[in-house]
Amino acid sequence: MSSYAIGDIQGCYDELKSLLNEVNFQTDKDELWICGDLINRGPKSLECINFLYSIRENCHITLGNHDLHFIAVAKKIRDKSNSDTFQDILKDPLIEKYVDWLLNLSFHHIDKIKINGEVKTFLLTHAGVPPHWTKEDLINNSLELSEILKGPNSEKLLRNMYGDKPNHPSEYNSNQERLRLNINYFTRMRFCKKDGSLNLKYKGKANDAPKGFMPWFEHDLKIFENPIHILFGHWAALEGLTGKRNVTALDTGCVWGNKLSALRLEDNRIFSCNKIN
Ligand SMILES: [Mn+2]
Repeated sequence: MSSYAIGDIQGCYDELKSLLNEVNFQTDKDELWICGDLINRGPKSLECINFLYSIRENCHITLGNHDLHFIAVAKKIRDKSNSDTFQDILKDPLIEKYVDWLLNLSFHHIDKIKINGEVKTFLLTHAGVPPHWTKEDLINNSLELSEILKGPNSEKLLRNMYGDKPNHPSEYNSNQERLRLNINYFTRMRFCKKDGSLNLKYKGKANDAPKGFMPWFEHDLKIFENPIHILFGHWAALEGLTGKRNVTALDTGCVWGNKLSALRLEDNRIFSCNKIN
């Protein structure tokens, strides 16, 4: 059995199929850890979601900002923007099935994998882990968001998730603002301060940090109190590089013309497929 962690797919269906073909992915024994942003911006969102749904038993998937935005559009909470490319799913007769499935995905996945007799813990989220969160904070905040997303206040959460503020835990004035900040940590974070203050405007390279900010993974992360390997996507400009042995950037910008990548967790080997179309 092998476990493959895969970066932002964003409708790059041909590349996903090619990558799975290259690693000889077997549904009877292999599993995929997929960091989210399954759809949008790329050419084949419907094919992607249909295929991933069909192999859902093999997948651990965390929600990305594009997945949440799609849910909000599908539920008519938010208008589709000109750059959204998921109109094929919006018109599909199975849309309700896909939306229900997405609503039940998690904001994190954590598990232990036995490698050469040693047990190693891996954690997957879409954007990363803010410096001030312990493992318990992360799990509690993730489970809280999932419960709401699946429950009667789902639409309220989706309606209120948009926005860059508050950008610090000390600045929220309501529960909805606290939840928005946590969604931004899980799905949109790149640069922040050690205390968790976010700067969501900059999307550039790690060494291009706005004054006073650093990439989240360059801080002393509280979650590293115990050994853990963090897997995340969302940040194509990193081109897969963090400079950290135990923090892996999975988004290698396939939708922007670069490549789709998979990390085999058992031996740290990276597989890639260049953009096809
Ligand atoms: Mn993203």
